[in-house]
Amino acid sequence: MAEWKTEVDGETIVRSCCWSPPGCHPVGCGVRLHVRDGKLVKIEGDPEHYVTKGALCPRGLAGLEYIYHPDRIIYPMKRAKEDRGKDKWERCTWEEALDLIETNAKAVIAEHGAESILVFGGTGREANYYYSLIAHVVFGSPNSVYAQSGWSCYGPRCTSTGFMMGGGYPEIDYAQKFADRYDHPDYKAPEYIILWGKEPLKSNPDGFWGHSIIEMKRRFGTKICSVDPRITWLGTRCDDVIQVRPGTDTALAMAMLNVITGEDLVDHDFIDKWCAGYEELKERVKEMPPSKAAEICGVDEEQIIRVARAYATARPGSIGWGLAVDQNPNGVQLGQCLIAMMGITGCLDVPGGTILGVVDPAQVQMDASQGIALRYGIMDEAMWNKRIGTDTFPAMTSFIPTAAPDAVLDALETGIPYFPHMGFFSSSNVIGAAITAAPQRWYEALKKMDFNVVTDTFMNPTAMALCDVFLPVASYAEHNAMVLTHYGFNASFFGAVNKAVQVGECKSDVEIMLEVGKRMHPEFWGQYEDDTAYNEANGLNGKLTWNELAQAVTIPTEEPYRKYELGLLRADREPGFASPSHKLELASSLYAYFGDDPLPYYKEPPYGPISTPDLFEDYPLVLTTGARTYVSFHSEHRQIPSLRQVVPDPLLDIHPTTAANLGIGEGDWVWIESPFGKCKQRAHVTATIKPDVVHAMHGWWFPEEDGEEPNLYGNWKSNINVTMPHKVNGKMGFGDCFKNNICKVYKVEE
Ligand SMILES: Nc1nc2c(c(=O)[nH]1)N[C@H]1C(S)=C(S)[C@@H](COP(=O)(O)OP(=O)(O)OC[C@H]3O[C@@H](n4cnc5c(=O)[nH]c(N)nc54)[C@H](O)[C@@H]3O)O[C@H]1N2
Ligand SMILES: Nc1nc2c(c(=O)[nH]1)N[C@H]1C(S)=C(S)[C@@H](COP(=O)(O)OP(=O)(O)OC[C@H]3O[C@@H](n4cnc5c(=O)[nH]c(N)nc54)[C@H](O)[C@@H]3O)O[C@H]1N2
Ligand code: SF4
Ligand SMILES: [Mo]
Repeated sequence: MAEWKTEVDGETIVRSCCWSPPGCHPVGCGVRLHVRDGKLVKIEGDPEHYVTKGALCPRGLAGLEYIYHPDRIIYPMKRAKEDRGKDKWERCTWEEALDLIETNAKAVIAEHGAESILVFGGTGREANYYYSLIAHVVFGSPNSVYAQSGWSCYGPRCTSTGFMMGGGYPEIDYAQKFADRYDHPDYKAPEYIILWGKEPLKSNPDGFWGHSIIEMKRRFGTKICSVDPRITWLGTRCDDVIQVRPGTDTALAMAMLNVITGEDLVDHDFIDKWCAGYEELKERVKEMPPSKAAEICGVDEEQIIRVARAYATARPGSIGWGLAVDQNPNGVQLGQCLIAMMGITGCLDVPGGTILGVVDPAQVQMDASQGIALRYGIMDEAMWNKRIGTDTFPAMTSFIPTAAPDAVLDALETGIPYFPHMGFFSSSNVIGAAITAAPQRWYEALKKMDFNVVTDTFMNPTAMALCDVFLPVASYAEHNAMVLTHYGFNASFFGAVNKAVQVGECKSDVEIMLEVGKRMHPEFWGQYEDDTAYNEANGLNGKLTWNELAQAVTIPTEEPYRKYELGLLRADREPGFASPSHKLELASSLYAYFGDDPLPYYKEPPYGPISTPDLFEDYPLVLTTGARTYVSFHSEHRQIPSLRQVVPDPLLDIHPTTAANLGIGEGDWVWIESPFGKCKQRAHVTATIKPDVVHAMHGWWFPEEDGEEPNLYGNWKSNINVTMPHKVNGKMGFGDCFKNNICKVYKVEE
C-alpha cells in the first residue's frame, strides 16, 4: 500500500477520501490529490482504495474546476441587513464575522430565548454531523432543522428500521465491510436484487457505492429488478422493470408479500426464532392480491408474481430501497413491507442479503448532541421541550433530534408556538430549488428574521436573499476529516479526508463550529484545540488516533453477519433486535404507540386520479421529480462548466404520445403547473417514462444570471418545488409529494 503522502518529481501526492464540499453522501471514493507549489494540479482516482479502486464520478473528476472556480467565495463577507437581496457584500476578517455572529446571537437569545435560533442543515455532506450540534451545543437551541416537508429523506427509512428492529440502515451486501471484498471467505453475492425507487449508479446514496451493482452483475450474474416509473440506463440492463404509478408502491409491496406468504416462500426458522407478528402480517396482506395491486399501480399482475417469487427464492435476495420510499406519505408502510420482505425470506444480515450495522454504544453517544447540551447545562429540559413540532409530530421527533420541518414553516408564518429570529444555514440552500416544498413561502417567512448566517462555497439564492454574514467553507481537499458511510449507522469503513491545500481563508465546518462554539460556550468547546482533536475524541471514539487513520486512509469495519445472534444490535449486547420485544416486529408496537396501524396498509397519494378526481381533470398528469443526475448534487454544480455542458437546462421527461397530444416537441420550453404553483423546464421526449407520468428535475437555478432581487439567479424560473404542497404527511408525520404530485404541462408561448 502506498504511503498516504509521497513526493514525486516536485509534486506532493496526498491519498484521501472524497467527500464534501462539494456535496455528496458519505461514499468516500479514493482520490490522489497532486499538489505543486501549494496548489492542486490534478485529482485522480486512487486505485488502492479497497472499494472504489480508482473510479470517480464526473463530479469527483471536476474537482479542480470547483475548488478553483473564479466565483467561489474564499473570504468571509458581511452585508448590512437593509441590503439583503442586493450585491453589496463586503469582505471582512474572520474576527469581524465571528464578532457579528456572537453579538447578534447573544442579543437574540437575551431578547427572545435560544429557541428562536434555527440551524438549517441539508443532506449528505460532512456538515450533517454538526448542524444539530451547532443548534444544541453551540447556541443552546433545540431547533436544528432539516427543512424537507415530512423529513422525506432517509429519516422515514431509518425510523421504520428503528421502530421495527434497530441496526442502522439495512444495505445491500456488496462486501463493503471486508478489506478483501468479494474474495472474503464468508461472502456470497446476492442472486437477485430489487432496486426499489433507487438509481444508485447516479446517486451513490448514503455510502452505497452504486457501481458495485455492475460489478456483482458481471462477476456473479446477479439478477436485478427495478421498481421505477422510468426505465433508467440500469433499468435497460435489468431482468424486470416494474413501471409503477408514482406513490402507489405500498400496494405493490403488499402484493409481493401476499405472494411470498401465500406460497409459503418463507424461512420458518428465522420467523419462529426472531420475528413477531408473522401471522397478523400474513392475514393483512391477503387484502392485497396481485390483481388488485396491478390495477392500483398500473402494472402487470404476472410481473408482480414473477418478481416476488424470484426475490423470495433467491439465495439470497437483497433489496436496495431508495428515496421514493421516503417521498411518499404512505412510505413508512412501504418501508415496513420491505423490511418484512428482507426478514421473512431469511435474507436479513446474511451474506449477500441486506445487511445491518453493529450498534456502537459510543456512536449513539456521539450523535446525542442534545445529551451533551443537557449535561453541560447549555440547554435545560424546559428548553429541549420547546423544540418545534414535538406536539404535532411526536413519532418523528421522538426518533429524530431535529424540529419537525412542516411545523417550522408554520411557526415562521404564524408565530405558533413562537416566531424564530435568527437563522444559521449550514449546507442547505433553503429557498433554492431543492430542499423545501413551497420555497416561495419559506422565502417570505425567512426574510423577517433579525439575523442570518450562511456557511457555503458559492453565492446562491438563499445567501443573496437572506443572509448578513457569509462564512467560506473549505472543500474536502482543504481540511482533515473522517468519512463514515451511513454516517456511522451501518459503516463500511473509517475513511480519512486528508488536507492537501489551503484556498483563501476557507475553514471547514468543524473549524467553524469550534470557533463559534468557543465564543458561545467555552466550557464545552474549549476542550478541543483544533478540528483533528475534535474528530479524534468524537468520531473515532478513542479507537484510533487521527494519525493512524490519516496514514491508513481506509479501515474496513470487518463486521460479522447475523448480528442479532451475536448481540451486536443492542446496546446491552444481548441477542435479538433493538425493538421493544427484541424481535423483528412485523406488527410494530411502536407504530401502534404513535397512533398508526401496527401493520402495513395502502393509502393513495394525496393528489391523483383516485384521491382528487375533480382536480385531476385539470391537472391530468402525475408528476415525479428529482431523479438524480451524474452532474449535479441538488442545487450544486450549476456553475461548473464541464458538468453544466452535460445537462445545460432543466429537463422534463415526457412520453412521446403524451407530448404529441399536447403539441410539445423535444427541447420546447413548457410550463409545469400544479394546483400550488408553476415553473418552466425544457421538454425531453422519451419513451422511457410511463405515458401518464412526467418527471421534472429539481435543484435548478442559474448562477450566470443576475443575482439581485427579484431575479435571485433565476431562482423562481425552473424551481419545481414551487409546485409542491406543504404538510401532506402521513400519520407518523413523514412523507411529501416530491415524487407523487399532479400537474398539467403546456408550451411556453412567449
Ligand atoms: N449525483 C447525485 N447524487 C445524489 C444526489 C444528487 O442530488 N445528485 N442526492 C443525494 C440524496 S440527498 C439522496 S436522498 C439520494 C437519492 O437517491 P435515490 O434513492 O437513487 O433516489 P432518486 O434518484 O431521487 O430516485 C430514484 C428513482 O426513483 C424513481 N421514482 C420516482 N418516483 C417513484 C415512485 O413513486 N416509486 C418508485 N418506486 N420509484 C420512483 C425515479 O424515476 C428514479 O429513477 O441521492 C443522493 N445522491
Ligand atoms: N423536487 C424535489 N426536491 C428535492 C428532492 C427531490 O427528489 N425532488 N430531493 C430532496 C432531498 S432527498 C434532499 S436531501 C434535499 C437536499 O437539499 P439540500 O441538502 O439543502 O441541497 P442544496 O439546495 O444543494 O443546498 C446545499 C448547500 O450546501 C452547500 N454545501 C455543499 N457542501 C457543503 C459542506 O460540506 N458544508 C457546507 N457548510 N455547505 C456545503 C452547497 O454549496 C449548497 O449551497 O433536496 C430535496 N429536494
Ligand atoms: S460519488 Fe461522491 S465521493 Fe465519489 S467521486 Fe463522486 S462526488 Fe466524490
Ligand atoms: Mo436526500
